[in-house]
Amino acid sequence: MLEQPERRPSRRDEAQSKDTRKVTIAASVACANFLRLEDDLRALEAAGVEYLHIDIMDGQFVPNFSLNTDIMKAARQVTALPMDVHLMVERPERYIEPFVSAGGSIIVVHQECVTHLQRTLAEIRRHGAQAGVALNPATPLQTIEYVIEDVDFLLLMTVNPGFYGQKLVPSALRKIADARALCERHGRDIPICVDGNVSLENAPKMVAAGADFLVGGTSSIFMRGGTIAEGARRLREVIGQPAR
Ligand code: S6P
Ligand code: MG
Repeated sequence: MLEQPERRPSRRDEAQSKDTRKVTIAASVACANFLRLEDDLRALEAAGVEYLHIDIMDGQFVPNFSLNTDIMKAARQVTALPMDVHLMVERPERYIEPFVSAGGSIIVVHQECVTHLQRTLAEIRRHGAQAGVALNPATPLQTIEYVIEDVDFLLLMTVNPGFYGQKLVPSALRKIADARALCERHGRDIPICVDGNVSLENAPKMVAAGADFLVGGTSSIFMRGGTIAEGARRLREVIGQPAR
């Protein structure tokens, strides 16, 4: 009988156990109050949020529109927080340069929108940014298996993209664990970002499954009736990483 091959510990295993993994918190800027955007951006920074998540929608891939490079440049005038740019856009390879120039340090393209994914990821790196791939809830993880060496950041949609305030697609939790296993199998230490309904209830389950980059929106950081400071603090608390 064939013996089960011994699993090779990944760099991640050696450096950090699942329970001690540092989780990065990003805020979905599309959920901010645009009438007082400067105040909200300052509040996010003061609350210890580590990334600004910038949703870009083209009205084609998703039935909605959202932020743009002007908002990014305006934000850059009041905060130095790094930005991850989530391009929910058909043929995003056309827009890498403008979003890097506007301040994006991670550029994320949807696998479903790109024909030549490896080339696009290489192009993002060539522009000096980290290359991210996003997958819709229904898109198999296997679609990135042969480009995994070119991926710096994996964004798993935990709702169908296009709107904030939606409910978690239940299979997303299983997919996070499968994504972590895929990365480990390939010896790749890639942040696994979850985007959509990262609520106080869902966040601990997502982290337990292997997510280490959370996008907080209306279900946590921008919770209706609460403050940004309180939302960010509670999000950190439920995942067992209170701010220092
Ligand atoms: C969805 C978008 C997301 C949302 C975010 C909202 O198309 O990519 O980034 O803005 O998920 O958060 P919440 O807590 O309202 O689901
Ligand atoms: Mg997003």
